[in-house]
Amino acid sequence: MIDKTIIDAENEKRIKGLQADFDALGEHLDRRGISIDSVRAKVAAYGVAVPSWGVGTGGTRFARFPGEGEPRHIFDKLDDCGVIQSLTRATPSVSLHIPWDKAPAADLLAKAAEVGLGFDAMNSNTFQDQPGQAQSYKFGSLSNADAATRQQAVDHNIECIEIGRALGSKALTVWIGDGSNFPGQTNFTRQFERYLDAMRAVYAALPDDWRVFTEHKMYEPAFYSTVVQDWGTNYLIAQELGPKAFCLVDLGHHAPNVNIEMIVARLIQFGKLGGFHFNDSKYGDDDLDTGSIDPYRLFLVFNELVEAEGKPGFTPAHMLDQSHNVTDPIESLMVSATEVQRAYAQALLVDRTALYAAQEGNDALMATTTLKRGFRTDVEPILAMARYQSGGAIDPVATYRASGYRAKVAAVRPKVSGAGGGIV
Ligand SMILES: [Mn+2]
Repeated sequence: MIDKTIIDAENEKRIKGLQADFDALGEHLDRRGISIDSVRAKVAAYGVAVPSWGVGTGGTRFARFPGEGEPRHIFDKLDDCGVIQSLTRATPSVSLHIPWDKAPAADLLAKAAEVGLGFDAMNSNTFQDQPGQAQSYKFGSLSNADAATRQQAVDHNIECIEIGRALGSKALTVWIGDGSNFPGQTNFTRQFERYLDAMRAVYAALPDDWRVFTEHKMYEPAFYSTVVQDWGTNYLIAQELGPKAFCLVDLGHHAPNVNIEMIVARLIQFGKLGGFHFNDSKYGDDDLDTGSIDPYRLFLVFNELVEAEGKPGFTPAHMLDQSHNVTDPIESLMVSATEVQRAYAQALLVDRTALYAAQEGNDALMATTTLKRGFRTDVEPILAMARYQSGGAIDPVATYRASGYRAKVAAVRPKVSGAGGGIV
């Protein structure tokens, strides 16, 4: 872990400058009728979950180039996630993936307590076969034509709920790779009926205080059709299953140029937005770092979330879902968590009274400039001060590099060869 004296020493170098920037921004926001302390308090209370698989180096369909000191198992992953939280104070929980992260609950709870983390939504995996598995998912899982294969997928999801219960998780996220590669290969309607039947069995196993999130994705690994391909189908699923079922929006799972913030608004309006997988994309499900390509879109999504704040029962889950191929995953996840907080802070600065007035008065130019004013404001001093006051680092990446953490873990974690290509 990161020694507190290193965080303190690094902060000491930066606190004077930060205080000056924070005071200047506070004065500026004051003139706009905004209290910087109320924004800082909201940012400090905001958390985004880290995916356990995000701390390992990812790959593409062609190859994987392992990084130094990659985590060997879930306990190493929890150490890395603990580092991210200790420096950013923005990632208080981890989302586990079963069976990749399977371990005795008592050991997981002890490790999580040691590194100061909780457990977010559980993720099931029926998109690949595990060693010794009776049925194959080659032709689908929850929607497979074969009843025994569907049952195996249902049983796995129920097992994920049981594991999560022991860890204090309150949600299950289900993403399936089911679909088809050729026209005529499957019957769309029968395949979706089978999926819904299987999901009803999973839903029936949910504890009263749990939610299930279904995640849509337009294509891949199936390239002609996908069973849960878009937010419309996802909404139908949530409606069919019942009040504990919600839609999960992964920012990379839409066609290019789709208006994602509008999808978010629709799901909020009808009470079915479950949460997010944050990442960024240029072409498809690129799983690039959040805010690295289109930070304005991220801001527009948060504009909808801030708009809905305080709505009864509105508690969306926030999680990063990225693949890091050319960066240190810890650094990418720290920067990404900060980008999510940045978009939130910028959205909090939007003058909603002025925005509504412009909208009602059909003043398109004033409406869009009012909105953009939030995005244009440099909120970095707010984010840095929130981190500093919570015991984190004013500059997480610089502090992480100064700590030498990666070199230290590389000495005890052997480099894993990239024998198997493909996304992990
Ligand atoms: Mn995702």
